[in-house]
Amino acid sequence: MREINFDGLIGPSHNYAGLSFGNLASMGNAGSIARPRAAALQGLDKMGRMLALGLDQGMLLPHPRPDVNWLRELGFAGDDVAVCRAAFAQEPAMLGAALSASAMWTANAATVSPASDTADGRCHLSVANLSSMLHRSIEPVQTLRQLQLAFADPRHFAVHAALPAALGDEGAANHMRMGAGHGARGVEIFVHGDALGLRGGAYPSRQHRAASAAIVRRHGLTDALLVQQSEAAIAAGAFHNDVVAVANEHVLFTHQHAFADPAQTYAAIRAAVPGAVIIEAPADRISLAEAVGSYLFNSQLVTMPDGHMTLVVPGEVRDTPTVWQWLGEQVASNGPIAQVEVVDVRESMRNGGGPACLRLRVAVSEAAHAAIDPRFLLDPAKLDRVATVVEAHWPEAIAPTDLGEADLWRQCMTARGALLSALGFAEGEL
Ligand code: SUG
Repeated sequence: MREINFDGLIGPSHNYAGLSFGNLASMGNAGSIARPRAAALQGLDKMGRMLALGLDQGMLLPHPRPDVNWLRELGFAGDDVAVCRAAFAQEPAMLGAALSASAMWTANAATVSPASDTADGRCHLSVANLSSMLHRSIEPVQTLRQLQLAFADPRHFAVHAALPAALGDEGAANHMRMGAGHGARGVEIFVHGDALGLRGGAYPSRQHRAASAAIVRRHGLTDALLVQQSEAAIAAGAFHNDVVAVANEHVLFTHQHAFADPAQTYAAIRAAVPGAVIIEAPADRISLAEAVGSYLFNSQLVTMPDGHMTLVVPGEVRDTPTVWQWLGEQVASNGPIAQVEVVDVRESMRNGGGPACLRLRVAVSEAAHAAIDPRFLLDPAKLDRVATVVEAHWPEAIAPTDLGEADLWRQCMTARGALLSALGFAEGEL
């Protein structure tokens, strides 16, 4: 078994409209000028770094933006530009939602259970409904299309459509998997905010317990833990659990205040995963605010080809002295984290997601790997091709006033078309 990380390519419409309520970075940068081209190139650099580490890398594509099909469902009519113009004039918030590039956050695309954990021995993927945020609730239709194409072989994969919208489901961002290795049967850990989206604190909890329980049933998981996220974490802006914890194989790397009941959570993990190692950052060394601000836990904990683990962190971790100092101590302690890699994803992070938000993990056997549509898999040459398209077509800057401009809408559509054709997708295939 090997793990492939599918990163979301940051789309040409990437902008700071400040859309996610409760996501402090996105709210705080509302109204700034975004740099989609630079953001996408940073994302591609990260993918290249993973390839250079000897890891498998895939890519999911930006969704059509502005999403004129969705705007038409809302009653705006005419050709594409007329639809956008009417939306901008009558309901600018709807046009803003239809323009968001938030599909880049592929940790929210789906929940993935590898074949080793499921009753039927196939890898199951459930598209997330993202129903808590209007702009994100648009994504499941296109996500389903991409996953059905990428993972089309029913001998290896089962792709499920999103759950009913009343059950908030945010995908892999609230899901971890632990076990002896990527091939061994593991325990899947689902972290929910509350039972049915009843608001506890100032910000919405986006993952509902009932949604997690439904995924456990659908995927045929026998070893699953349902764990509650701490309210303090949500209040601090950790709207997804992957902002305060990350797991890989037998290792859990977590903030002290990630879970509502840490002692019980750790005990359940230790009972389920023999030899589990839990690395907990104490709040008196790293506050929740520093954890959320630096995105320390939104790093990728990956197993290298030689078996040791590397933590791929954003530059903000190095720029936060308390966090960098504590992390250095972990590496020096001869614990499971042998190495730290720093990546620069600042342009996208300003919309409230770090390295781990940009990727969806899919662990597969050799045979299942061979069954994946290769157009979604990357090598260095293809990365270069994509970078050339980005350099030629992605807008250099988007200011808030540009969102109402037909030129921007056209440029975003043309850019996506150029990408699809460079990757070998036929028109209308996605
Ligand atoms: O849903 N930001 C995303 C960030 C998601 C981060 N994902 C994980 N933690 N896994 C969100 O709040 C901002 C608006 C935009 O991107 O256009 C936004 O949607």
